[in-house]
Amino acid sequence: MSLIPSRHRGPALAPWLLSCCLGSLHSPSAQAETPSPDSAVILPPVVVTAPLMQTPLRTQIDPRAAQQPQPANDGASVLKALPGMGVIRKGGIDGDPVFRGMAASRLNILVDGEQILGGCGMRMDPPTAYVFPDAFNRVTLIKGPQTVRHGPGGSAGTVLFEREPVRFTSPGTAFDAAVGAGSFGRWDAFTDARAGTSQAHVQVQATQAESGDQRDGHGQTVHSSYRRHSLDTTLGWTPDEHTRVSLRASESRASAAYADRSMDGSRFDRSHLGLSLDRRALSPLVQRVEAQAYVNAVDHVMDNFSLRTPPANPAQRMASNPDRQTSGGRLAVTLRPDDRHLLVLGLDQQSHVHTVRNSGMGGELASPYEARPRLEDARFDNLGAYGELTRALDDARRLVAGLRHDAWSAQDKRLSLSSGMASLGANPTAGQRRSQGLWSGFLRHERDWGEHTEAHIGLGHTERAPDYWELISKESANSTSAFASTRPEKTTQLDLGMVHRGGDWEAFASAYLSQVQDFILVQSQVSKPAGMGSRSTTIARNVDARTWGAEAGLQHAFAPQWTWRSSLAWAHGRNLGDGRPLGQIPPLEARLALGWDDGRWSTGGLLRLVGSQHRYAINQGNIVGQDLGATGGFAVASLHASWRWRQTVTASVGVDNLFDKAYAEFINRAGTALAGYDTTTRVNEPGRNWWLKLRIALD
Ligand SMILES: [Cu+2]
Repeated sequence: MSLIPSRHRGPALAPWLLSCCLGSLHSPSAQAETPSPDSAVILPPVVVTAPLMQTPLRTQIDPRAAQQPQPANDGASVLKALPGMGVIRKGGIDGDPVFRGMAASRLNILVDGEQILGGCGMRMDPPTAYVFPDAFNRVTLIKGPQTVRHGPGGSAGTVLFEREPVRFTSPGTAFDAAVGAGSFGRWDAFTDARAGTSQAHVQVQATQAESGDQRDGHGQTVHSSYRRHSLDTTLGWTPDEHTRVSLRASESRASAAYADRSMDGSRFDRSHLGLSLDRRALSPLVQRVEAQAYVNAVDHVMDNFSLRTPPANPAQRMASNPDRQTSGGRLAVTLRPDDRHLLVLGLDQQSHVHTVRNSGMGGELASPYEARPRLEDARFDNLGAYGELTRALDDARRLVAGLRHDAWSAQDKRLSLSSGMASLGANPTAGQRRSQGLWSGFLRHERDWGEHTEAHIGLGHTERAPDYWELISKESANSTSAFASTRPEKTTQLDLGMVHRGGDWEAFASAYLSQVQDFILVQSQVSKPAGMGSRSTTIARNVDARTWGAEAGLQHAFAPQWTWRSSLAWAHGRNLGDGRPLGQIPPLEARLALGWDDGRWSTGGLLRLVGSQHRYAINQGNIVGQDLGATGGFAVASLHASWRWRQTVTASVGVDNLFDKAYAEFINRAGTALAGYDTTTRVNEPGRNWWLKLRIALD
């Protein structure tokens, strides 16, 4: 009996499997082992269209691969290819990823194992706004509350943006680069250069991206331009093949136009420093020790004049500068008490300090934000401890269980409150502190059915503390502050998953049923009395909710060189407290892709079909977006072609939205009135656009 599934048995595969059980699909020494150019390799498609799940729990994609439709240069856009994943569009970039209708803190996003959160109280910057996809080698989605190892919350799922660890077996260099161009002034480039010996190495990754305003299918310009660049420098020390110490410094800069609001993001700066230690194979019992510490600073500026026509009255030029400092660390030990058990024990900690400063009286010209003091408005701390145990029942069956406890606390540092330019007076929860113990856990049964099929069933529970946007950025129904009244959200979810890989067929299916107690619902356009009249505001309140749905996919190599791929995602949500549909639940979506590939040349097409959505709850949703009403269905066709030379060079070209369809996604933001632009009900998706990408990998 062993933890290793029977069909994967064998000394050559064992490290892969062990690391798979440990939650990482890569071999620790894979880097710099260049495969023989003539070896028979089953090549993945050059252009990703309808990705499949690799295991019943996980889906992985290569963020550097060309994707159709071509994603924008941030993390959310790359995730949108995954079945069940959507993006709440705000402009050209920085949309919020939504999985199964669940956004923001319900989807844990980890970057290099770190939880980074944005600074903007208006949610301009989800964590994925600080992700430059080309700097990463792997994006993993873990569906459902089926892990406790990646921080608190994450009731809908967990997304990991990860880099391949570098280690050279002998002195050498390696180099990856790509350039891309496209319609609307799109331009992308990245370089990833590595040099070192078996003992030490240096890695420098630089990315650059920009786009002008996109045009929708009606030919109308959408206020959506952006510019972004990043630089990551990593120093690594690898005294032996089992030990790795990495020191990484990252800097990124970005700005983006927003089509859905009265301000643009003129600055999204991030500075980061992280130190990590990874030691494997310490003893037969101690398989791995990981330690990590990091500091992360997000400095964001939004204004109504630098990226759009400024207000005619100079006194109305406004800027706001929210800022978040995060520090954190984690420690994890993987133990293998015997051949049948694998136990991961861990601790993680994070602290967030949020500050803000705004233009003063008379606007940015009279009283610039730069001259005003940063005022701390909130502070959050979280300390978590967990254990995750895998037990092999026999060669084909495993039980995995996890338990986690978080000690969470938050402080409201605001002395007074305001809504837009209007003062709401003293903060009724000024100086208050909340502390809460939160439990999470899951139990999962995994089973291999023969050589080609894996399945699991799991039950998970997560208690999620309200985040900054649910406590500080919103009011409650009865108070101008939601700080004291918003209760933690408790999700209990049943997850099923299956993958099959055999011969010419590959298939997956996953399904879930979720009961959420105290779901934190955000409701906009709530009328509250103000003086003699009334004012409109956005509140957070708790309701009970239930969601269920499924994703499925099928891939068939039906003839030599021909493959047919498809995926389907369906979600359904019910607000039990109000007796109506739950807001921000996406409609049924299907992807049908046909591809031809002879190993060097390939071509294919994608048809994305999205159903209508008549189940909605006007003005209800999450911290990012609320329902705007029903949408009709649409179909979008896209074509691509590519050429590859060994594993060194790939070139791909594509046209997305071939028929220039004018459409908008159901989960969306409303378009705002902007001088020089047409006002749309929702922020529209891009019309027909061309792109090309050339990628070089020299190992
Ligand atoms: Cu902002």
